[in-house]
Amino acid sequence: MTKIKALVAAVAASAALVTMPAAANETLDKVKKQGYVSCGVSTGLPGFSNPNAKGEWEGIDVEFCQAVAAATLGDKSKVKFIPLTAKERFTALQSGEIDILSRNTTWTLQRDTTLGLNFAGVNYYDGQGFMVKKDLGVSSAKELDGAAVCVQSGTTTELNLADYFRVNGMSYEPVVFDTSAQTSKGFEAGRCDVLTTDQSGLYALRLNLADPSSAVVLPEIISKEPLGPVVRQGDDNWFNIVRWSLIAMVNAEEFGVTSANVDEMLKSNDPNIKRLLGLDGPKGKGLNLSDDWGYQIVKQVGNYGESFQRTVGSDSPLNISRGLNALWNQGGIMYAPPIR
Ligand SMILES: N[C@@H](CCC(=O)N[C@@H](CS)C(=O)NCC(=O)O)C(=O)O
Repeated sequence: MTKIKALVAAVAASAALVTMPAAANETLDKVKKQGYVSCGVSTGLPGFSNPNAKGEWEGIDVEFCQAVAAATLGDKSKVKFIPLTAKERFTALQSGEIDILSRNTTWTLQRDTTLGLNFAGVNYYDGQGFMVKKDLGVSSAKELDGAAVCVQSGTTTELNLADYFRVNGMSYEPVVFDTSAQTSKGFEAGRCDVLTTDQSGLYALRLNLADPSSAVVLPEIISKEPLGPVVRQGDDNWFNIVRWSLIAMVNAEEFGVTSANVDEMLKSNDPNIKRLLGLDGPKGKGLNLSDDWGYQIVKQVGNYGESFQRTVGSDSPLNISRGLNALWNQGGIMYAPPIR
C-alpha cells in the first residue's frame, strides 16, 4: 500500500470509529422486539426476589426490573423472570439468556472485569453475617471455632467465610448447598451449627424458620456486600439505561416524587423534578428512550424509598431499617448523580 493509500485508510477507519455507535443498541432492540425484559432473579429470597402465593414475583430486585420495563417499554408488567441459583447467574447473563441480572449480587472486581460484566450501581448495601441456633449459647462469631457452617455455593459468602476463619485462626467445616431453601433446611435439620449469608438474607431465612425465635443473628458483619443490577459488557446504551433507571428512582425519593403524587408533580416548577419527569433537560435522547422514561418508572413502580419500604422495609415482614440504604442527606449513603 502506498503511503497515501494507507493514510486514507487510517482516516476512514478513525472516521468510522467516531460516527459508528459502539455495538449500537443491541439489547434495547432485542428487548423491544421480544416485548419484554428478561430478568434473572434468585430461586426465592423474601424481600429481594420471591414468588408470592399467587406465583407473582415480588421484591426489591423484582421491582427494579419492572422499573427498567416501564422505562424501556412503557409497561412495568413486561418482564420475564428467570430464577437462577448463585452458580447459574453469570452464565445466564453472558450467554444472553437474560438482559439484566437483578439478584442480590455483590459487586466485585472479578465479576465486573474478568466475567465480562458491568455493575450498573448499588440498590442495596449489605454485609455478611452469621445466624446460630439459640441453644448453641454463642453470642459472637469469634466463638465459632470448629463449627459446621451452612453456606451457599458460588457466592462471595463462601469466600468471605474462608477469609474470616483463617484470619481469626479458627477452623470450620463447610456444609455447602445450591439454593437458599436448601441451606435453610440444612440449618433447621441440624446439619450445621451456623448459617452464613448476607445479613438481609439472614433476616429473610430466619423469618421462614418453623420457629424464628430458635435462632439468633450474631452481631459481626464480616464483609461489604454492595448488591446491584448487572449487565453484559459491550452495550453501553443498555448499561446506561439500567444505571439511570436506578438513579431516577433514588433522585425521585430525594425530590419527594412518588407514584401517588407524580401526576401532580408534572406541574412542579422545581427544575430537578422537571428534568426527572422529562419535561426539561436531556429527556430521553441520550438513552434512546422516550422522554417520559423517568415519569413511567415513578408512576408505575415508585421511587427508591417506596420500593424499599414495600419489599424489605417497614411495610414488609422483614422490617429492615434503612441504615446505609437511607439517602445521603438522611444518614445513609444512597447518593444519585444529577439528571441534567
Ligand atoms: N451477595 C452474594 C450472595 C448471593 C446469594 O446467592 N445468596 C443466597 C443466600 S441468601 C441466595 O440469594 N440464594 C437465593 C437462591 O438460592 O436462589 C453474592 O453475590 O455472591
